[in-house]
Amino acid sequence: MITIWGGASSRSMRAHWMAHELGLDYVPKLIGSRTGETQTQAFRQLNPKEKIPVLEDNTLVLTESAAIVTYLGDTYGKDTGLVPQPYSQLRALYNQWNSFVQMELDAHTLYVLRKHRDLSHLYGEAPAAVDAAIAGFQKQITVADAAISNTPFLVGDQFTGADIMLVTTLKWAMAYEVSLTPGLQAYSALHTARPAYRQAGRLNFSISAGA
Ligand SMILES: N[C@@H](CCC(=O)N[C@@H](CS)C(=O)NCC(=O)O)C(=O)O
Repeated sequence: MITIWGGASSRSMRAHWMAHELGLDYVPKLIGSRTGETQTQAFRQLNPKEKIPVLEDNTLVLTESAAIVTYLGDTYGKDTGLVPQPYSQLRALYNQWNSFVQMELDAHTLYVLRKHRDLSHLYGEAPAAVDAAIAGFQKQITVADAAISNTPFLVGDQFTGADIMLVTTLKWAMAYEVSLTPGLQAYSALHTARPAYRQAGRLNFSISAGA
């Protein structure tokens, strides 16, 4: 049995989106961040980091959105190409883009806005850090913009989990009113029209995060 914990966030959306791309039958446990639901004793036993998303697949407990997306594709979509085959050059490029999105567009940049703008009552005001994070995002995103200028895929010639990582992050940037080029907006619109995105989004965003 597969369970995916988490909702309302871009990171949890990544896990639900891949599960829907694969047509998996799974149990969604829609708990939100900042609601106290990640701090219950039961949830902390599952993830002592107190964070979503979390995947349970029988005895496996897996955290980190990119790891979950990749595990699901590897395990349940071997022939779909949604995650390139291990030990291939495409897989190396897939890994590169996933690391890039997580570090350069998420942790170092948008998450700084989340902490020091949305949640400044908890993490403190840091206007200089917020400005630097927006500038850093704008600089790094030019690389992704160039990568999708010829084909609307980050890796090879088809949609993969790396596109799930990037599109969910672009949607997050849009929600924060960070400007994006027409190319990135068109790329995002193309992939958010996928039925799996729509289905996963209805689920993931049926709850709200706390403040
Ligand atoms: N690197 C992790 C980040 C996970 C993360 O920070 N999740 C946030 C929500 S987006 C969370 O669970 N926060 C818990 C809380 O603040 O209560 C991933 O990509 O999965």
